[in-house]
Amino acid sequence: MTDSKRLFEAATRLIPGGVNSPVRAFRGVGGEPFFVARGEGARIWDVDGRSYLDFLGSWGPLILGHAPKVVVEAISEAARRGTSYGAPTPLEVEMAEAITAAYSSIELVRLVSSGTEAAMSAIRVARGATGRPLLVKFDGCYHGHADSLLVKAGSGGATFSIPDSAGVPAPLAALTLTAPFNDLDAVRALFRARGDAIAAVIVEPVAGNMGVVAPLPGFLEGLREITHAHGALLIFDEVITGFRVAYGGAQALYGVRPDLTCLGKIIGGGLPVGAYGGARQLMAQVAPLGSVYQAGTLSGNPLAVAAGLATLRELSQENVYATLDARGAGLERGLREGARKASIALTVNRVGSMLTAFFCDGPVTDYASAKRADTVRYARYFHAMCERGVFLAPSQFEAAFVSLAHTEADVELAALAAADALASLPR
Ligand code: KE4
Repeated sequence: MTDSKRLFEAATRLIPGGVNSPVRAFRGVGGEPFFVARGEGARIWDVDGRSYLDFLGSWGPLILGHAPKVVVEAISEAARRGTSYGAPTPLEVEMAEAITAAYSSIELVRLVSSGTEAAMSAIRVARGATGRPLLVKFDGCYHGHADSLLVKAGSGGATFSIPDSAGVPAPLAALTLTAPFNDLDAVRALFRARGDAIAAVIVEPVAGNMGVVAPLPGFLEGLREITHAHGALLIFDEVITGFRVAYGGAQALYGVRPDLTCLGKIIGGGLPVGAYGGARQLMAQVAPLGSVYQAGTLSGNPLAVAAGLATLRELSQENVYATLDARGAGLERGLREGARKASIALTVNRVGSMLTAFFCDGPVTDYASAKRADTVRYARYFHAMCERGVFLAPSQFEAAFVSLAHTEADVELAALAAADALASLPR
């Protein structure tokens, strides 16, 4: 019995599904998860000594790779002074300066401890600011596990949603409307029907949670126009894309200015940090300034903020995003070439250093087209890549991430492994 198997058996006796977040249980690809012993640079090692080139990167935060020296030193140095105070610290001011300097749409920003908290708080600000109850989200987009966000499209043409999780009361789910990603006509229809009650539209400006799906030309601009026209707010959930697709996030890349922005993942450098922010007059509603309440024992935690700041300092260097894009392009080329040689239908969607290989013919522009992907074939590919020492997301509907720790040789090695894995798949 491997150590991973022994640990998984122990874990399943004590933790739901043996994991502290569902997707880690490999339910999307079958088999049992390996347990990680350590990570360094572009690699992780499991408890049985096997090493993997890691393209999951902890679901996005590890844009510098594992245990980067600057981050480990920043955490250690902060920890020697103490781990938490429940009182303001200088580093929180520095993080607020870094975020507001990088995102001109953010004049006031509040740190929290997860992307879920960031999204749920931004939604509360939007509802507080507009006095309206309804929210619009997109099928296939994920914004954390707050009740209002665990919904799916209602039956037929209904404009209301139904719960997508037990424990979410139907009346609460009905306050969230859904539309297909990249479908402005569907959004216009929702606003024609319920526009005067819609507080906000929340969107991943580049979707990562249905697999990577980029906004079609004009989609984000259209959301900006529609929300302006109806007095609703536009929330960009940049928990993945923030500091990933550009230092200024997707709003810099596509030149569309949201009213509120959610951040997370990278700004914690692998430790728990989320953030939400926007224009001063909007965020001035947040307690203790205003009447929208939000709080957190460990918000702005000094170790997490130190890790995040060390990460952002590296990302602010010259040519970082050109390097990330080149590495992403190299992996994309390798995947396309491997699929061509193996005569396998593969659609690769990529924005910079985040990408997904969908096992279907293209194009994949929304959740309905993403769901055409052959998840059985993806599962076989996932395990074939693990056997070849490459760790990907254990779900077809997630992203692979390339970090600054991945060298050209690492990308070449992954591309060769992919070509071999694709060729090994049953026809
Ligand atoms: P967290 O609460 O997991 O820190 O963030 C929620 C969240 C919000 N917004 C976006 C765009 C996100 O992608 C996420 C979380 N992403 C998932 C996977 N794509 C985290 C992995 C997990 O759930 O274990």
